[in-house]
Amino acid sequence: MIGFGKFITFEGGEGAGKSTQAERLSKRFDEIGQDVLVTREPGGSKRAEEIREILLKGDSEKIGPLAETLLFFAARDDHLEKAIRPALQDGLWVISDRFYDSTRAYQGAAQGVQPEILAALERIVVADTKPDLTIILDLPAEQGLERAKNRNGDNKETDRFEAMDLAFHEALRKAFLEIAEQEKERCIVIDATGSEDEISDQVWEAVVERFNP
Ligand code: T5A
Repeated sequence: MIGFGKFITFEGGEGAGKSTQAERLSKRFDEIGQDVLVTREPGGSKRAEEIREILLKGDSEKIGPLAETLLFFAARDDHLEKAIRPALQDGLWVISDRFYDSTRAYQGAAQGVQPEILAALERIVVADTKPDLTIILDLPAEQGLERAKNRNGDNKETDRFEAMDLAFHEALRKAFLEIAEQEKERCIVIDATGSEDEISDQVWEAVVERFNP
């Protein structure tokens, strides 16, 4: 961590409600007059959004999990440099919809990229800009995919990770829960089967307990 702002990340499987809760949390900070940057990965800066296009379109599958990991970290490097670190240095709350735990789960646990490789990339790219709090929204994979499908019905195409089979998504869920178990100081797990309001209240309770904003 650098600067004076605090860095909060949302993690979890597809359709768990991360974007919804990131926006809800941002509103809570607005209501108490505190400045926030809501951002996302992959993406969050101009170049990182360009890399997002490559990563989420079907063709990047052909490059394999390691090259894909390097692209996620290339995007993360730009995101950190252009958006996250400047905002933290300005004293903002930074709320990111996904961060490095997604790489650990999707590319590591579910696709076999070695933990040592991920740890090395984290040391180089993330360095001390680690999240102060990570909120893992936990939901059975089937339910999350159903929610994502309904959302896609509105205006968004299914991306290639959403299109993977149920076993892949169950492995992701397990991986996020293991991360929470290994890093209890940083991570909290919230049952995401409840209503948006219930989850939002639990998220805010966790933030108040941790930071007393
Ligand atoms: N990825 C990402 C990697 O493989 N490695 C990495 O390092 C990183 C950073 C990103 C993809 O990239 C992968 C993971 C992803 O596959 P994305 O489009 O950003 O792609 O996908 P997600 O982050 O998965 O976003 P989703 O939109 O699918 O899920 P969210 O944000 O968890 O869910 P949200 O808030 O959009 O809600 C989904 C739907 O459910 C409803 C919402 O209204 C919406 O319709 N909903 C609820 N319904 C009932 N009850 C609730 N409590 C609800 N909360 C939300």
